[in-house]
Amino acid sequence: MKRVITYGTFDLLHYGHINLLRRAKELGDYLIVALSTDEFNWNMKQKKCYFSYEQRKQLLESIRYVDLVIPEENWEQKRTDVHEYHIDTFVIGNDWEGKFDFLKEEGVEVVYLERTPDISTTTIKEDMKDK
Ligand code: C2G
Repeated sequence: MKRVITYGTFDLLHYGHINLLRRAKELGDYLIVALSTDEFNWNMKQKKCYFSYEQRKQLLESIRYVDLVIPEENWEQKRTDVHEYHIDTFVIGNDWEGKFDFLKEEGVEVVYLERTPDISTTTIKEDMKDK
């Protein structure tokens, strides 16, 4: 049973997120999503989410590729998460290319996947403003 983990905010869920989650699941048998909490988003990523953590969690849990959603509360937890959840592969979009290579020291495969072009939560918000 190959276990995969990814991290993110996943606000205003869109097909770029789904493309990432689908490819992440293809890398193993069980996919865990560490979902950024509202506090982490605001304090550490300066992101104000449209949907709350619970609403974003509910959306993610309805996706066929996702097996478990856990909270992402800080930048440091990845190093312990990979042991606590017996992770084989860490995966994230290549906008983070190289940023999490340290996880290889924990015996984890690190994969950066191509981002889906021309879609982002920010774009959606901006486009909706102009409607
Ligand atoms: N993503 C993608 N294509 C897009 C938009 C997003 O592949 N057009 C991917 C991102 O690369 C990321 C995931 O979807 O892997 C979630 O994106 P965000 O919610 O923007 O996550 P981010 O704020 O990058 O959080 O500790 C890591 C951070 O929590 C990552």
